[in-house]
Amino acid sequence: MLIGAQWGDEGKGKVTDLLGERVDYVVRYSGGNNAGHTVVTPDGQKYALHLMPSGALSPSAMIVIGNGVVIDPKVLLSEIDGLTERGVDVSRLRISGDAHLIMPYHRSSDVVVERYLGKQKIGTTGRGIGPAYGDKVARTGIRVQDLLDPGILRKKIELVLRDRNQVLAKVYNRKAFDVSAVTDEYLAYAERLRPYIAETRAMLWDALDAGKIVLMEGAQATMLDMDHGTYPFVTSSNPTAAGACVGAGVPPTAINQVIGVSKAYTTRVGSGPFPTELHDEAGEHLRKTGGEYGTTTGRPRRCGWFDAVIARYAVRLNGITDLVVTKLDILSGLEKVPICVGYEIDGERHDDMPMTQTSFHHATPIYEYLDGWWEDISKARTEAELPENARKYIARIEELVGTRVSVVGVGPGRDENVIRH
Ligand code: 2SA
Ligand code: GDP
Ligand code: MG
Repeated sequence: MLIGAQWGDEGKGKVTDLLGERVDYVVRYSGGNNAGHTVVTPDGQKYALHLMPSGALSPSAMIVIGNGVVIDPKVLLSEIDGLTERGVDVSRLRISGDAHLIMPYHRSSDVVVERYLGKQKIGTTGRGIGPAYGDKVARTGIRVQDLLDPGILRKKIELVLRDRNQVLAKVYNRKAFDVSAVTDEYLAYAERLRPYIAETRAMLWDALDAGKIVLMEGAQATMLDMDHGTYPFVTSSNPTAAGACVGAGVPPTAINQVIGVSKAYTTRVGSGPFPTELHDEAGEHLRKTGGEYGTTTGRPRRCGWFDAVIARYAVRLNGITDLVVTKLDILSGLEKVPICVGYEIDGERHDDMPMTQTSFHHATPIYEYLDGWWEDISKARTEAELPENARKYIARIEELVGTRVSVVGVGPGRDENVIRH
């Protein structure tokens, strides 16, 4: 299993792609097309994947979208078409019939509610994620399997629009959605999606029974988890390790490795607390050098130093067995490299995440300053090829977070890594 250890965009797409050659199945289990996973293949081609598992670029892997994902069929079909045009065979895709669909009224609600919240907004991607999961929990969601039964599909859309249209019109002054138009639009998607719809749970059980290697690919990240993240500034799913079992229907006993991915610094998009955020030229430097702009929305990402408190939290919460630290190359050329080792909150030192959100909002980082390095490290492939201070930086992270750093990313390409273990 592979998960994000920070607030997303740690480079999960690249790491999934790296592992893709060694695995038989790559499975998405949470989130939707809010995700933006970048993969740069060895021939230098860049792909931005949203709903499609990043294993799509490894021709031998089956790719699965599990029941825990929310699917915008229009986006999925355009990704299928885009990849097919670029010569990628997507006939290996299977979609769970139990996955929920993002409907046009979800996208609309997401955008208008954010506008209504004003300064209190979450900073969502506007893709309809929260409202789609909201309907799932309220038991008014539309599932992929409903596409296969036009009568049921129409009935369910009719039911949900009965009150949704009222809210959109009366509270938010938006025009009502037409039941027939929405049903017809989705029935057209149904025709194209039909070949991919499958009982993915049993498929994965069979694969596991046969000794196949299944990689659960996390989207978003630990600190965006609905239960364990910085609520309400989170996404509406469980991207953490435990979410994989629910979101794909695999038993916890089947999980034997949890790979956490973390940047060598920290970024966040959207609102919410972020103790090590930089508001000065150092933050601007990280954003520019690291190309820190949203893969889905293009929004500038907030940037800050590595935070060992949240990394340790992620390690313990997810049971991370191996940490991949990406983008170490971006830290070359700094006199000193700060690492946040704890927080000061209202005059008290905290080595771990505080209990309340208010305290987390008040957290001031306590930094340790490590010596920097100047060399371009993008050609390094072994630990010995890294400058001594870069090695010390990684060793200190390892010590602070309490798990081994197995891979260090030194560039966006599939092979641009230092393999340590
Ligand atoms: P949503 O749309 O309801 O899931 O938004 C809720 C919060 O979750 C954050 N979120 C993300 N954070 C980082 N990366 C994400 N994917 C894209 C990327 C983001 C983009 O890869 O760059 O392009 O802007 C992602 N998706 C959701 C979001 O910022 C809210 O804080
Ligand atoms: P994800 O959402 O976790 O898959 O991450 P994104 O794709 O949204 O953002 C990570 C960005 O960092 C992408 O542009 C990657 O190509 C890039 N990237 C990943 N690993 C490295 C690395 O080690 N070094 C550099 N310079 N870029 C990297
Ligand atoms: Mg991303």
